Amino acid sequence: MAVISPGRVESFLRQQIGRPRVIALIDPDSQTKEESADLALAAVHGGAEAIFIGGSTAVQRSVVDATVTTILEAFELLEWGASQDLNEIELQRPPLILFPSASEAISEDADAILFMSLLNSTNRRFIIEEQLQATLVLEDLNLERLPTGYIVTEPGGRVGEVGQAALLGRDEIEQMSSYASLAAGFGMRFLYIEAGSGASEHVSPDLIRAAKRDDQTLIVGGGIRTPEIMREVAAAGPDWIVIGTLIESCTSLEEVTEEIQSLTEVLQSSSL
Ligand code: 1GP
Repeated sequence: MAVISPGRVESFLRQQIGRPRVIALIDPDSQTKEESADLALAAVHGGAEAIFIGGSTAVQRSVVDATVTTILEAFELLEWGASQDLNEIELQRPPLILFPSASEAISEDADAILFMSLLNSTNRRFIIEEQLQATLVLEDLNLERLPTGYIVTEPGGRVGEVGQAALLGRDEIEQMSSYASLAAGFGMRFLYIEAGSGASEHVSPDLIRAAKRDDQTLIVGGGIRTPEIMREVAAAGPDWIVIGTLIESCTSLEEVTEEIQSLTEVLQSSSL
C-alpha cells in the first residue's frame, strides 16, 4: 500500500469542496479491533471520508496500535481506486487520524495525529503536559502532526469532566471567536469544537459560526445523530463533522452504513 507522504492528510483535510464532510470516530476501547475495523469500513461505505481513532478515556498504546493495524488491513482487502471519490487530493483510502486522549494513545501506523491542546482546560496537563511527553517520540515517527486547538462547549460530557474544561457556554460567541483567533495566532491550523461524545445538545450553530475562519480548518462534533441536527450544524459552515456514538449504537453494520448515509445525504443536498 502506498504510504501517504507528509502533508498529504493536512492537504486533504484543508481542501475546500463547498460542503462539510464526515469523519467517523472509532473508540478502540469500546469493542474488539476486528469490530472497530468493521465499523470503520461500514461508516466509509456510508460516506465518511476520514477516520478518527480515539476516545476520552486513556487507552494503552498496544490497543491503539492493534486497532489501527486491523483497520488498515481491512482497507487493504478493498479495492480503492476510480470508484471511490476522495476528491482531488488522491489518497489510497480514507486517512486514519489519531485523536489522542493522552500521550500514550499513539500508533506509528496511523497517517496523522491531532497534535492538540485542550485550550479551555483548567489543568495544564491537558493544555501542554501530555503533549510535552509525546513530542520527542512523535518527531521520530512518520506521523503527520496536525496542530489543533480543542475546545469543549456545554454540555461537555465525559471529555469535559476528564479534561477539566471550563466549558464554553452556548451564548459565549465572542469568547469562541477569541479562542479561534488565539489558536490561529499560535499556528494551530485546525480547530475542533466539541460538545462531548453522546452530548444531549450539539454545539450551537452560533458558536460554530463564531469560530469559523478562513485560515483554519474547523471540525465539530458531539451529539450529532439525526439528519435534522446534521442540517443545522452543517448550515453553520464547519469543514468536518465528527460522528461517533451513532456508529457505536447501531445493532448491525448495515445499519451503520444506512445511518451515516442518511447524514451524508444531507450534506450533498443543495439546501444547506
Ligand atoms: C466525540 O465529537 C465526537 O469526540 C463525536 O461525538 O460521539 O456524540 O458523535 P458523538
